[in-house]
Amino acid sequence: MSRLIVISNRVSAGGGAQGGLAVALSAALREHGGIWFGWSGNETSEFTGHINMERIDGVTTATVDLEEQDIEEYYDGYANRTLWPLFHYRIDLAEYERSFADGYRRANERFAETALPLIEPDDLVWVQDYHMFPLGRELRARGVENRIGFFLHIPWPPRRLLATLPEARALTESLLAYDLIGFHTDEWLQSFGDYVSHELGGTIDDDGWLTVGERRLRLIACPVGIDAKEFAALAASEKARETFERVRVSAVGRTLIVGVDRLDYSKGLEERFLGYERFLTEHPEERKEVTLLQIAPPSRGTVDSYQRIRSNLEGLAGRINGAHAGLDWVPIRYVNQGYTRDMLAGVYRASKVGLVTPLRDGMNLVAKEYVAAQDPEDPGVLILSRFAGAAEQMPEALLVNPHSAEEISDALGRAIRMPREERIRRWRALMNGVEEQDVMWWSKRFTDALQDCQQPTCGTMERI
Ligand code: GDG
Repeated sequence: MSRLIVISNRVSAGGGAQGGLAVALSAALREHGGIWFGWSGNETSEFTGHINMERIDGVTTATVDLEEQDIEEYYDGYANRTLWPLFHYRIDLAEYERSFADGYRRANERFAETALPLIEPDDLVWVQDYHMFPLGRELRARGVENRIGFFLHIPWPPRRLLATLPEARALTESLLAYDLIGFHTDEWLQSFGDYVSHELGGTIDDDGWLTVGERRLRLIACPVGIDAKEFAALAASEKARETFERVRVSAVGRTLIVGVDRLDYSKGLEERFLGYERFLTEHPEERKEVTLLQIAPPSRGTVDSYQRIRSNLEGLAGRINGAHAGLDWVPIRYVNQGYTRDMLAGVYRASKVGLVTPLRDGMNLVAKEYVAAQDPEDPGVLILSRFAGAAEQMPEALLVNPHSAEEISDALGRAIRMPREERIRRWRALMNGVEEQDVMWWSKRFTDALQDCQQPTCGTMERI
């Protein structure tokens, strides 16, 4: 088996790591051996390219510090203020600044230069996500002939939206340096194919081989999963049981509805609160019988749009609680704090409804974790946005349009009244999928496909 070099913006091997991506990649690296390379998260006054090697929980990591200007322009700027909103269909929030694009190019050149000595001839190189679109091309420019794959963890936006980005064409062309590009769903793959065929004259055959001029590379839909076994074990752990009891007792017999999301405008939290409020208004008999527990650890707090969503949500939760609460009941418990994964598993298991309603999401791992944590004899009901990538694999959830307060309200009513047999039937089908297409399935499918790609021939491409 070839060694694997994983390259991603952040490297977070080791226990307690937040984020589905971290868990997924550590598992793949433990299986293959190799190195996980990326930014340390630290700032340095001047970029030196010094690599810090560590061994954490069976994974070798290599990290590099970035200087302040790179962090501002590449990470806070192009990644978080330009690409993230645009790729989640929010051109109203996307900021287009040449300095961001320059910083993004510079940081990617620096990553390529620094990672170069770590790559040995037979290694598979696997680049992750939108922070690193041009990295493959930068490695090729430095003579790397290895198989290089790229996986996009977020949606690929429709062609007409992407066209608003000044660097859209050059950025897409830079992706042609890879041998394999993976997306979570067919929808994101087709959206990429649509751009490439209309703007770059590419053609795609039935097996996903894309040809643009001299370049030939493969596109696959390869949905990421969770470590289902690990998560089910977490749900049975002492800490999870303790948390389960704490949460159940605090609900005093009420039905608990849970949401767990990074505090991000793509996750549809305002729309979720409004849908829940609608439910309270339309079903007065259910009032005081339900509580929504929303866990939302803050993220990207230096970006204005994240500060705004935080303050909007605080206002909204306060207004809904003010309007509906009684002496002994508040409708929404809104918690701006993160918990350990075993505690989260306990919270999921204590909740009769998992409310996962992003407006747009590459995949969404919370939906899968919620399913994996349930009691097989008495499982809860998953309500899932049609616009999460996970909806393609999870049709047995109650699928909703997250923009419609009425659909969220109807689904809540249905979930709360759902008979046990139907809950078990739906959960079994969902759990089979979560177990079969788990994170090891995902990484094996991607790395096998990468191994099968022919050695690349590198064309010349315009630089962004
Ligand atoms: C990106 C894509 C895609 C949340 N709160 C806590 C906590 N979390 C963990 C969850 C879950 C992860 O964060 C969130 O994963 P998602 O998949 O829901 O979303 P993103 O962070 O936006 O991830 C997404 C993913 O990449 C993988 O490809 O699915 O579409 O946007 O694992 O459990 N973890 C802990 N405490 C918390 O309070 N420990």
